[in-house]
Parts: sequence; C-alpha cells; structure tokens
Amino acid sequence: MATCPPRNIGEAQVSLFPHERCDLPSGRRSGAPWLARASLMYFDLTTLDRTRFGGLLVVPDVHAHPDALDAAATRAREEGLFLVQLGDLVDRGPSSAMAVALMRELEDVGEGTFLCGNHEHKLARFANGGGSAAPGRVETLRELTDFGDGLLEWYLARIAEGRLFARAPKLVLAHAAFHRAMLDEAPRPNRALHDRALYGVGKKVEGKKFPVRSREWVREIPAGVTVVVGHDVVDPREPHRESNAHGGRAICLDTGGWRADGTWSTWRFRWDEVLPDA
Ligand SMILES: [Mn+2]
Repeated sequence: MATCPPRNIGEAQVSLFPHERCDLPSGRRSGAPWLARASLMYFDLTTLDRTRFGGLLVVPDVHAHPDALDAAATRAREEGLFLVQLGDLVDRGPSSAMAVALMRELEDVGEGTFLCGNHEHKLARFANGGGSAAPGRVETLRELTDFGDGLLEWYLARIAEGRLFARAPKLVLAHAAFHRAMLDEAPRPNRALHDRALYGVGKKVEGKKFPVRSREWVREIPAGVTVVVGHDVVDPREPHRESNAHGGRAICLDTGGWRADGTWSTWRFRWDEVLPDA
C-alpha cells in the first residue's frame, strides 16, 4: 500500500481537509428518514419497519473490503434482513472509499447502517487535526477525498453523530465491548461507555508493550441479553461464543476475513430472538 511520507502530513491535512470541525450537516442526499427516529448515541433497532425486514444481518469489521460488504448486503436483501455493520469500515484493505460508498448507498435506500469503530474515531480525530498520523490513516483520508462526491464529508458527519451501539430489548450491538449503561432506559453519553464501545477493555500485562484485550465485560451482560461485537479476532475460524453465569451471551463476530488467515462471518437475528417474549 502506498504511504504518505511523514513530512507531507501537515500539508496534506491543510489541502485535504478545508473544514475545521466535524459537525457538518448530516442527512445529505435522500436523508434516510428512518435515521431521524434514532437517537444520536445509539440506534434503536425497534424503530425498524418489521413489515419490511424480517430481522437483522450483523456484519463485523469490513476494513476496506467492499466485496465482503457487498456480498453481505446481497444476502441481507435476498433474505429481507436489515444490515448492521459493527464499525471499522476503513483501513487495511484494498478500498476504503468503495466500502464507505457502499455503506452510503445502503443507508440511502434504508437497507442498512453502521456503528462507530475505533478506526472511524481515529480517522475523524485525525481529519480534524488531532490524533496520530499513522501512514494507513493518511492514505485512507486521501482515498476518501479523491473519491469526491462528498463521500469524506458524509462519512465524517455520520461519525460525528457518535452512534456507539445499537439495541433491541434482548440484543446489544457494539464495535468492541459492552457497557451496562447501554441498557439504561435513556443512555447518556459517558466516557466509560464510549471507550468500551470503541476500544473494549485492555489489561496491562507484565512484559507486554500494549494492553492485552480482555473479555471481562462479558460478565456484565444480564440474563437473556445477547451482545455482538467485532474488533477483536478471537478465533479466525468461527465466531467465538461465550456465556456468563447469569445466562448473558456474547458473540465475537470478527473472524478476520480482512486478514490472510481469517474468514468472513455474519450473524442473523429474527425479531422473535431480540424482542421481548410475546
Ligand atoms: Mn476495531
């Protein structure tokens, strides 16, 4: 992958990102009217039209593989399911721009949506003049800018809405990990929830430079609730499933299709699995 030499980073920021802040107008194009009913911090899955969709298709980290997202979107359409992508649309793969453009199409026709991942968060910070200029991030921004058609602005505006999780009474979807406050009646923005949703839980381990990812958040899932996350490839062969002592359940859906040893996974939920028992 081509990278931008470090000496050009400051210059690239100026020329690529004339806007100073992330609070661009959202709802460009057709405006996806179903979004208006969703809270900005989370997506209430019960607002989806259950006469149009028989359930959900959950798609983990795409990492710039538009073919994988396209295949999932085709399956969702064929099976009458609404697609929810768990974040990390960009970076690492062959085309961040095509992956984002495809997601914009899905949102425009109301067939799917995405949550914020850590790669969205870092990209937006960098685009706004903060964060670190990792070579891949510079390249992704350049790619989204070169695509034109307002794609970068659309993506940044959607990220700025800060949608950290999606939920139905018996289901929580987030990029990296669950936080109890995601089930509050009226969730309020808070730092702990934000960090969990985007980055998960890291534990310092003696002798390791970076914190090791921990799944101790699984213990906090209440009985009867399923949490689906991406972010961390626990098992590259199949989704990792784990239950806690109360009967709360976690599914780690990222099986690393974007890396050489991985596979692509998706997960279907019918409404009767995620809504309260009738
Ligand atoms: Mn991630």
